[in-house]
Amino acid sequence: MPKIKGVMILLTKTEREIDEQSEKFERIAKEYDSRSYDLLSFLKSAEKGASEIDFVGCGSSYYLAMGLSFHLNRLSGGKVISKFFSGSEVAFGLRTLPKSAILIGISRSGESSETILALKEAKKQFNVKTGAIVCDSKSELVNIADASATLDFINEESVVMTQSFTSMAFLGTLIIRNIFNQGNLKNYMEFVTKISKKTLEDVKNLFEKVKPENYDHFVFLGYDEYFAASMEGVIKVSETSLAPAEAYQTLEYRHGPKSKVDDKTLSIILANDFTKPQEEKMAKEIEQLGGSVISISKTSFGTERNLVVLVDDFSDWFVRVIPLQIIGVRKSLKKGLLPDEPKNLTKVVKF
Ligand code: F1P
Repeated sequence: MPKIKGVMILLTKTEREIDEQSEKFERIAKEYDSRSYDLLSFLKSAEKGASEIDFVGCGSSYYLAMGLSFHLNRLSGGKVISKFFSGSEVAFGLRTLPKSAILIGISRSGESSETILALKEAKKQFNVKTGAIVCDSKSELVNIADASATLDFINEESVVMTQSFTSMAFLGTLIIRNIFNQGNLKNYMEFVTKISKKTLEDVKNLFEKVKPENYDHFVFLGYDEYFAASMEGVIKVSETSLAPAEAYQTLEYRHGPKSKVDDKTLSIILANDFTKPQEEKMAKEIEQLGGSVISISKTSFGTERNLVVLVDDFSDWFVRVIPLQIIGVRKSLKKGLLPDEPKNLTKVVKF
């Protein structure tokens, strides 16, 4: 974060919690076996008879549920499908679930009323099995779920979810990759810890040049898990800086929303292997309209502003949220706001 005459300015809670993410990932990797055991063994035994493994959450935890659901569909090879829901969709009867479904609640607090009611209603109406991934092992969601995975050492003081989002996403992604035997789990753990450290460093260097806080309109573009990451970016920028932020599938941006591009627009494109050439064309269209683009991709992109990561296979999806978190905080501080206590927001929404 910015220094004044060599003296590190006092960090906000949100900045500190963003900076701590790679060390939290190291601890998750170290304690994975014990922390995943209950939920993993429950899912391994239940998965054989399950037609679908679905995820449900609210706010940031809804976009976390979205990302995990996309990743499970990608790795299960069609053996099991996955859907994602906001708490209210299931809590108030908008959705039905087959009896053979497993519904996993995602929640930092484990106390969001809509998510709790969603699991209760799903059990009552459809007799489904339930799981939970939470940061508080003593929460109501853990009490009602059949099995849980908890991260009690994640204790955010900021209302804004940053390390709780990426830590629960990392744990959930590990469990999914574990169930579907996707690659060497140990290598993946080391890889995530390494790229998150690199991303935190590279982003700070790039942002000292690009100064995202000088823009007034933020557009995050990507597909599937990277779309979920983009939507989380919208929430982060919106709640911390109150600045306009939007997210779309990358090429959807040219079908209308790009009409708002001007020289105060900063777009971040979270590219993937399938669509990268087309996403590079989209970047050029935005630049021709006066907007600025930063791309996050495995190999350098058509724009000179490029955060190079090591994969485009979506397995780094939650790590790509980190640059978007930092944009929100930098813009918030530039506007003289306090990112730790977003306007109108509370840490837990209960009714
Ligand atoms: C869900 C949530 C947060 C949001 C705010 C209000 O909380 O919507 O995503 O940042 O804190 O609550 P949880 O269910 O993940 O605890």
